Amino acid sequence: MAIKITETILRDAHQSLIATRMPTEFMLPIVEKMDKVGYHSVECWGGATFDASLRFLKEDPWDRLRKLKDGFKNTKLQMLFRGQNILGYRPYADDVVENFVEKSVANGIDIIRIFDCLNDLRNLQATVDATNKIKAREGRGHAQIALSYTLGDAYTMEYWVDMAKKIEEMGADSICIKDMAGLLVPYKAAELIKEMKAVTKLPIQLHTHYTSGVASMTYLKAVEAGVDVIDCAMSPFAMGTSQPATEVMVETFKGTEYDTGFDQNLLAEIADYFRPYRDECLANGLLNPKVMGVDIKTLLYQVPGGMLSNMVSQLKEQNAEDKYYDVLKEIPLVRKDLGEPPLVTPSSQIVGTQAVFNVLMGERYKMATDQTKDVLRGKYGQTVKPMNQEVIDKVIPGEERITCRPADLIENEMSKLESEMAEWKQQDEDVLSYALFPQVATDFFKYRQAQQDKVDPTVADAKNGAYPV
Ligand SMILES: [Mn+2]
Repeated sequence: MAIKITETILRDAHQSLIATRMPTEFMLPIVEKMDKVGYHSVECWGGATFDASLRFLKEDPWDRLRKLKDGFKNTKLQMLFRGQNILGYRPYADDVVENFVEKSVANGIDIIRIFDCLNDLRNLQATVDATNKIKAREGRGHAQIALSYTLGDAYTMEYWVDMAKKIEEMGADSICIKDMAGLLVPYKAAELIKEMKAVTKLPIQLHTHYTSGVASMTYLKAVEAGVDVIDCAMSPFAMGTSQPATEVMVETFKGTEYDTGFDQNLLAEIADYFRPYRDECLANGLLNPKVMGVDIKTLLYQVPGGMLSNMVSQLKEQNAEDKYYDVLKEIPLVRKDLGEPPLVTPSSQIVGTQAVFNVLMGERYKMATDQTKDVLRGKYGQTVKPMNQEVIDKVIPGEERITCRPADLIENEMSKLESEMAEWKQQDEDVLSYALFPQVATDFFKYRQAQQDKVDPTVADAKNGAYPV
């Protein structure tokens, strides 16, 4: 069967290579051509696009979505959603999750890819249910559950197969294996896809990054093993910390039973559009050539690239760069203490920062971050392995731990959020922008107001969010 392709250049590719800085006005002129390719979907929203739009680009992310929807008349639009954390950094009440899903679909999203940093499926149920509710009502909306792929004692073939069965039972429409760091090697991928296919009828999509250099080989083996969809990026923003190149995968499968049928000339025209922008990003430093190569440390230490660079900068700040290898050794130990979670935002940063603390303080858990405490309290959910009791006793002595679904303890908060930001509200969606990033969204609302009042932005004090009226 023809292999299907999700194009990531409008989301993950530029998030991974240029810190999510591609502006909407640059995307729009090429949409008509992209719409003719025949993609399974175009990933264009969610992840960090929301934060970056409001914070750095001074764009309304909802407006971006509506404009993309206007242009993509034939192609499904896809977003990445952090389960109960939505697109923010804390767990939200179910009413916010439900409202966000409603508005995402209403503004143009077709496929919602939902993941949790601990692979705690309870944190995904509210999003799946909300999507299914819309689907039953309108016939639109697709809930895809993504498993954060990782290595470790707990992550056996039985674990992944069991998760696939549970995802089907939860009412999801498809499964994604989401490999953030490029840890899934080709032969392992073939085995994984075969075993999962044997227990579920759901379509399986594979998402990986080129970071460790194996990604296109992994796709080849996964496709041969029956994977349904692969995530690729147009060549100017492919490889490195991004995805394998769309044109390369299309050519690889040409003339085989997996032939996509895509027109290489059309793809070349699209690549021609993006290439000068890549050159511009290289010239202004937004695209660092360092992220374009193979980072073999990813395979050696099984630590995602973003986490390593974070750790290096934390050590630099403390003048302790000589402790680099001590911290690298400490990371898997902290990860074990915290129940061996996948290393993906935010668990990757929590584990990395705690490892730095443990090494620099000269005593493990002498100081624990608030986030480490919250993981130990169960506020992020359940980990695949039990956490280290000695560490729990040392860091949160005598505290009661959460064992239920964490969001069961959060009261509905939409009306409270709305009353906090009422003076800025111009559309229902503004309440959701505020819910995710209260400060950043408020700054954006002030900026938007100033634009509408025709204030000269050059005399505005953007840093303090003050605009002369
Ligand atoms: Mn990704």
